[in-house]
Amino acid sequence: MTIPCLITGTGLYTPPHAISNDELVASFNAWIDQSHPGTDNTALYSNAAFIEKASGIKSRFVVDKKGILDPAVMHPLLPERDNETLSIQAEMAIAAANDALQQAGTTAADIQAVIVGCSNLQRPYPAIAIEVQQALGIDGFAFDMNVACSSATFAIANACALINSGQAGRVLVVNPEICSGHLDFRDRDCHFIFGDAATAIVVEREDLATATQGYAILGCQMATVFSNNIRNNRGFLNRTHPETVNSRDKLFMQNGRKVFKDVCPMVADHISRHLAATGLDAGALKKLWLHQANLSMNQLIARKVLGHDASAEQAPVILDQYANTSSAGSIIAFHLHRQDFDKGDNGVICSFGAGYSIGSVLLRAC
Ligand code: CO8
Repeated sequence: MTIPCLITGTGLYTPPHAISNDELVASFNAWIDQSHPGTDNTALYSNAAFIEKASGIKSRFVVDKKGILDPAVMHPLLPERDNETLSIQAEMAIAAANDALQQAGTTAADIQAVIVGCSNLQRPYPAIAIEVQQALGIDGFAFDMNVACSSATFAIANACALINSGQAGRVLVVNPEICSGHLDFRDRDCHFIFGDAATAIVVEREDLATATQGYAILGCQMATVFSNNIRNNRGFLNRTHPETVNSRDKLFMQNGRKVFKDVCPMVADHISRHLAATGLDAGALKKLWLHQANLSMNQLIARKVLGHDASAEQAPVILDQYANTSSAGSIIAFHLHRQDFDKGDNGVICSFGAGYSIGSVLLRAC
């Protein structure tokens, strides 16, 4: 990067409803009993203790609780909005964006580009990013992008590239994730994994920044390796094969164990190589703000990178409260856990997920 870029503000929108593991499991088990009346269904039940032990998740926030927990529905119910009303993803994005703009000490009028990066877009076009741009009154341009869980880190890398190519001085990145819309709450293996949230990040050219505290982006590194181990076949061609239009593969599916095994070494190696390429060693890292999918996964990655177990301060965890919020997860960790950063401290935001995709952003407080 030739032109230095800073992150000067971040924002977070947390949906109003929380669902505990116990509530989720009670709804799942009620559905099992309704579908298999008069039999002993113990072997089919979900289990809150298993969920916490296997994943580290205790609770999640969602945009609609009632529909998800109703055994007769088991998905969020969101009233359809007409074309003149702000869409729900834009609404979540704007709430997070206002937070980030305020922290950066800037306003929408100073932004030249908006990138919406998330795993699931509620429509193909017009871009949610352009709706956010219009609602906030931003001149310039906007686009949506999707690299699943790495959408936020890849969007930050894109923001730096736009600044370096002279197309923008300040870029707003937003990540409205409604993962509950994409999750099969009738699948015991994954019904507990995801939650909803939106995050926002202001990326600025260094000489434009006015905030008292910022985080210099020392570099961004992106990597992708094709894998079917996390997959969703929902798409615009589904109606061309009507016999499978609503089959199980049209929602999130994964081979969780395989993902765990494949991704941990890839991510640890990716971060170590990124550090080396920047002339830093692991000892220079005060924090790893990692993608929030699985607690053991993060502990393992942090241990491989640091050469010792990471404390809760070194590798902050938010997935206990938020579950996996896809691209928003590592940004929530960064947003909520950096108060102890002093000038010169280094940290890395690192996402990983479907694709496979890995994105790391090395930061230094300034
Ligand atoms: N209650 C009780 N038992 C259960 C439950 C449950 N809820 N779920 C599974 N079990 C049972 C299984 O049936 C299995 O039984 P058996 O041994 O008899 O076959 C046993 O428990 C063990 O199951 P698993 O092997 O599946 O359990 P794991 O220890 O592997 O834990 C995890 C499962 C938690 C899913 C774990 O594998 C994991 O977290 N892996 C990493 C996954 C990961 O990081 N994925 C990336 C997520 S994808 C992403 O982040 C972005 C995707 C795009 C976003 C999409 C938006 C929706």
